[in-house]
Amino acid sequence: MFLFDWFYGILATLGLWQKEAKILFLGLDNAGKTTLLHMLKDERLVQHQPTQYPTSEELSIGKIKFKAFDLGGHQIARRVWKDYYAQVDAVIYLVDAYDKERFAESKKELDALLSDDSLADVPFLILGNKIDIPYAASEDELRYHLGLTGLTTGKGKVNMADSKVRPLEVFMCSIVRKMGYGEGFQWLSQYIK
Ligand code: G3D
Repeated sequence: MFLFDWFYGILATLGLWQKEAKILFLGLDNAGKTTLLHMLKDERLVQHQPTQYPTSEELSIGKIKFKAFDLGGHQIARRVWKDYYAQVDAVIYLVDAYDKERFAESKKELDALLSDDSLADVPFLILGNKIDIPYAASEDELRYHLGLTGLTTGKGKVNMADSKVRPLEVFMCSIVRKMGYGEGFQWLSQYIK
């Protein structure tokens, strides 16, 4: 299982690698954004750019630029990523699935993003991270607490011509175990033109 996921993650990353895109990693501090950036860097790589802001990190893989920002209480970071996401191709929103006390805070930030006009057409991959920790929230629980029940668009392949709604889906993962996010990336890659 572990090896399969690891390999799958690489393939998915390679699939994305051919495309030119800007992808934002967003979420509360401690959700796992930096860990994911470093994992991508180690799996497939590349050039690491120095951190430009205290609450953000950037990484380039081929033609893809990944940039991570902490949300929640970081007004300066918010201003910076708002400037940046004018041309963003996808948002990967990370949530610590174990930290149930912060689900409400995470939902608040996610709601703000989902209702932002400038992100209206941007696909959102929600990653529920840290499922390696016992008693981390299940996918259904996370969907419920983030207010996403019934709003996600499905995990399969989608005919882009038919879809008028913004792609939005939840995948559970453990970044440290290299599990789950590969499937999420593969799902997302369908929507990056
Ligand atoms: P951030 O960049 O979103 O702020 P980080 O988050 O990537 O710095 O991760 C915050 C903490 O969560 C780190 O622990 C990191 O190792 C841990 N973490 C990230 N992903 C996982 C995961 O899949 N499972 C578990 N159990 N922990 C994870 P430290 O102790 O370094 O603060």
